[in-house]
Amino acid sequence: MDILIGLQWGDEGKGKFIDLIGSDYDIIARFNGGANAGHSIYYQGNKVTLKLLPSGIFSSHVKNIIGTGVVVDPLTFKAEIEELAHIMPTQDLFNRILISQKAHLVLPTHRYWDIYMEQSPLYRTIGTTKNGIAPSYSNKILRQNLRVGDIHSDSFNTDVYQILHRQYNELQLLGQEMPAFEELYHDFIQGCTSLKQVPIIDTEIFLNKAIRDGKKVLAEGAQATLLDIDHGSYPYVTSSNTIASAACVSLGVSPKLVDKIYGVTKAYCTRVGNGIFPTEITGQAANDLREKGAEFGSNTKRPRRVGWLDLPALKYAIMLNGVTQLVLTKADILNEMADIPVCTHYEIDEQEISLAFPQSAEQEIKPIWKYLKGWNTDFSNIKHANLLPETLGAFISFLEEELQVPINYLSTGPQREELINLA
Ligand code: 2SA
Ligand code: MG
Repeated sequence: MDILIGLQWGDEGKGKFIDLIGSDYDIIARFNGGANAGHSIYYQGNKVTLKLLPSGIFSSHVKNIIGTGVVVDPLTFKAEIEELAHIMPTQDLFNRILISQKAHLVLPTHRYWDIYMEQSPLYRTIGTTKNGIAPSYSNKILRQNLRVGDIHSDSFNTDVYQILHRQYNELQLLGQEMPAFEELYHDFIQGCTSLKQVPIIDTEIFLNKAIRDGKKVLAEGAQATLLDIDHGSYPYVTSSNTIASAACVSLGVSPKLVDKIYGVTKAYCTRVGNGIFPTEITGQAANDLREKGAEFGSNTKRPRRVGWLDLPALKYAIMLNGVTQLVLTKADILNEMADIPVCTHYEIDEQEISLAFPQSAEQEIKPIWKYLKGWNTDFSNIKHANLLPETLGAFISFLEEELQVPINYLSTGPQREELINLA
């Protein structure tokens, strides 16, 4: 099993890379998060942003697994199927998806809890995607949640009614605005009928058998390393483990069976939501970078915070994941820059730190910059590594030396075919 991970705060271009390598795999499995992902894939000239479905959905030979560690919102699932039904036969979709019966459900009230907590002065504001991710995972840990497999149980409608009703009443007491209860309940039950169209199985048994039979599996990470619930910049993180080892836990595949670990990073940094961002820039430089890089959330459309490449954080992410090959994206956004700033160290309390991600917002983190020579050319038409501008080659070599991992792929522009193999 190979694993693909974002090394920053998401939006590194994982979808584009999967679009390229996905057809080499027999199975693509999502292992974390839920509808808070947003992987952009091109299909027959259409750009499609997948929130919940794995990125292999457009390949007829690929089975797409929604693993146990994912939280599944039946309403998003239904909406995504309906949207894709415009461009491909629904039955093809259903034939390509398998869902873990042990994956947890996101209830409509989870979304309203998310909205409530984001807005109430009594709670921390995280800047979530408001997809109900944290409330669903919390209910899982509290052992009060419903799982995908429950939808086949005779008591499912009654169970939903009870849990939903209780949460609805609690939210109402807190003054949260919501549609009428019956509407919420019926829409949800309706969404669940869409889930019933796909096999709900023991995905870990399916996956382990497939690996034994020589099938190629890609575990597709959502969100990214620095948003990991344990290792990210808590509390400004998502509510699942996003790092490579989480693929094993969620999918029920032994770490012994992991082969390549792809890590995707941009040539600069972006972040949506609150939290520490040591290399963040503001003002005109930030606006220019944001516009040039089209740094607006593919899921929530929020303007992303932007900053320069942060090597201490990147080294930390590479370490946590055990990355074996890097994918560098969006270097083309820096095409017109004479010098490219890269943070090589942090200075914290008069100490130089070269590998870490700072946890305390109270520490003063001073990035130490190195300015690398820009390449000042549009390289989007270049298809071979040896034709790249020398200065870009030097930039890549510098990163490889610092990170001690080869950069095997370079994205040369936004289009799907604009990606070259450097290996
Ligand atoms: P939540 O909704 O509870 O997970 O939000 C908690 C924090 O996590 C951030 N967050 C994200 N940041 C960037 N990309 C995300 N998802 C997509 C992905 C991105 C995309 O997986 O690729 O391509 O659109 C994502 N999901 C959650 C969020 O901003 C909060 O800071
Ligand atoms: Mg993304």
